[in-house]
Amino acid sequence: MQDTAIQEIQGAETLEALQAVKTKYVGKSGLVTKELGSLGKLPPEERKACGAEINVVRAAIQAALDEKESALKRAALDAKLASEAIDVTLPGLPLPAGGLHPISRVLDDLIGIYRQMGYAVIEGPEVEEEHYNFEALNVPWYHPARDLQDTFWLEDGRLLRTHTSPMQIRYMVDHEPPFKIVVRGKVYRYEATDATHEAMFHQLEGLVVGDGISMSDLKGTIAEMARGLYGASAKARFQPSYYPFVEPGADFAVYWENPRGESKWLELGGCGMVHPNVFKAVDDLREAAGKDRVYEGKTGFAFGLGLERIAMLKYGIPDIRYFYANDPRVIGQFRGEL
Ligand code: FA5
Repeated sequence: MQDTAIQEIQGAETLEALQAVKTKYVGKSGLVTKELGSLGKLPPEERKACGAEINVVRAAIQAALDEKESALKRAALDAKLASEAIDVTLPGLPLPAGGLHPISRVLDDLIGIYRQMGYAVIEGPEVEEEHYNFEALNVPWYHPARDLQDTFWLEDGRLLRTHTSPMQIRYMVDHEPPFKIVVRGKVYRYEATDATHEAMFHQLEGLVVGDGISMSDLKGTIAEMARGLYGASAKARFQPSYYPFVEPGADFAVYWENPRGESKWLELGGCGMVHPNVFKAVDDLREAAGKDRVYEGKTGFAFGLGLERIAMLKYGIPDIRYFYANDPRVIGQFRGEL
């Protein structure tokens, strides 16, 4: 019996199988236990020798059981350790690095500059009502300025906004002065593209309204932006220009210098003092919506600039169409730069 038991013990491949063998031989009603129990039926002179013999067998079986049990436990632990092993000396897998688009980076810079000056940053719809994009901005349908911004029209009579200026109207209808906001976003124009013109580009619009806001506030703000973008020695320049929603109106340029000693005037956008007709159009819309007319007698300035120009110069990108062609040779140069 001892030999068969030991064979079965050694053949057990799992702890459960081993437990079954243990029960079979040395359990409460196991074979060895039963043998011991039947000693009483033997004649007294045989009992002692027979008992000693069974005890030897039981001890041998028990020893084999113990040994097998620890061997199985060790094997289980080894397998677990092997399956969970991490080789910390292996080189890591490279993570594909992304990067911010140059336009996002220029936008972040500008937003930072305006936040520091206390401006709120807002966005607005790219699909816009004709009234907000043109009429309320003092551009009636017959006005020649409409030709300056050729428009993508939607079948329902709405349009893709040609500039961020309609958000001036939307914001003023919903808010009372004083306030300082910048509007960020995409605008669309139905025009032939070339190295400096795209059909979709980005604008940043500023609007400040309150009591006694003047043209010198506007000039100081643009000069502050120039310094924020290009350092303490940067300058801003204003030249009279025409936009129907401002009076007087101007184009502004920033004098730009880089560490390589290159410098030039960069035409950035348009600006001016909010036209009284714009305030009137806003008050009309407010009145129609059951709100107070609060813009009469207020003054304010507005400006709007294109972001692509700044980015082209900053990163030496010669053609605006590179920004949105998704050519990895262009975009890849900004990988890892945040
Ligand atoms: C406007 O869009 C006015 N809304 C700006 C403004 C706001 C004036 C508030 C006064 C008060 P303009 O059409 O000039 O103006 O466009 C402004 C800037 O957008 C331009 O200076 C230029 O930098 C950029 N821009 C215009 N058209 C394109 C285009 N097709 N591709 C890329 N950038 C453009």
